[in-house]
Amino acid sequence: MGPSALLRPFAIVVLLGVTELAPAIVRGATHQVTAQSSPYVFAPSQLTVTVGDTVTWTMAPGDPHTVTSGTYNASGVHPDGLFDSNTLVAGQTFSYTFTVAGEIPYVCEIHADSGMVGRVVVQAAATPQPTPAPTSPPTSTPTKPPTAPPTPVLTVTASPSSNPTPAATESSGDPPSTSPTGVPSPTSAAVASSGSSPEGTHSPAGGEPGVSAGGGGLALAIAMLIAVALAVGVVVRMILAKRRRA
Ligand SMILES: [Cu+2]
Repeated sequence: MGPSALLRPFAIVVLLGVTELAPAIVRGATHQVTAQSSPYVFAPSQLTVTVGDTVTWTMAPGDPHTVTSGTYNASGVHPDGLFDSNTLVAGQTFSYTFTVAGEIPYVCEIHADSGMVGRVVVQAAATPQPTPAPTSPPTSTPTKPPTAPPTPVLTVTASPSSNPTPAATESSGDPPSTSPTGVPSPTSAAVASSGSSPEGTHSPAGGEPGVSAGGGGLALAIAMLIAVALAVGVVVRMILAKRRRA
C-alpha cells in the first residue's frame, strides 16, 4: 500500500500531461483505410479529414493494389501527381499527410475499372480558439439636455411714475376715497400707482406678487396699491386740512 500511495501523485501528473497533449494529437489525426480485394474497394471509400491529418492505407489480404491520386473515366486512369504508392501487396501500408484543403480523388490503378476508387475530403483546420470579435463599445445615445420650460415672463408694466408730483396733487384734489370698493380697472390701478408716493413703490405690495404669481397675485397687488393710494390720499387731505386751518 505504501508504494502505491507514493506513486499516486505521479500518476495524476502523468494523466494531466496526457490530457494537455491530447488536442495536439487530435490535430494531426491518422485515418485508416483498407484496400480490399473481394470486392475491389477502398473501405471507407469516402473520408473526411482536416488539414494536417494523415491517411494510412493498409493492403488487406488478396490482390496487390495501388493508392494513386487522380481520376478514372472511360478513357482510363488519370493520375494528378499528388501521391502514388506504386504497387503494394497484402500487409503493406501507404501513408499520406494532407496539407491543403480540397477534395482529392484517388484510385487503384490496377482495379479502377472495377470501381476501386476513393475520395478524401480535406477540410481547413478549425481555428483552435475562435477569438471573440471585438465588440464595439456601446455608443451612448446622446441624451438631449432637458430644455427648460419657457418661464412666463410677466412684464409688469411700470406704472407711469414719470410725473409723480402732479399725480399726487391730482389725487389729493380729487376725492378717490369716495369709491373704496370700486372695480379695480387698469386705469384706476394706474392712477392709484401713480398717485402713490415713492414710498409706496418700494413697498412689498408693489413688486413681489406681480412678478411671482399670475393673475391672482396681480389682482392682489392692484388691490393693495389702491389701498395704499387711498391711505396716502387720506394723509395728504389731512395735511392740507391742517394747512388750511393754519
Ligand atoms: Cu486494387
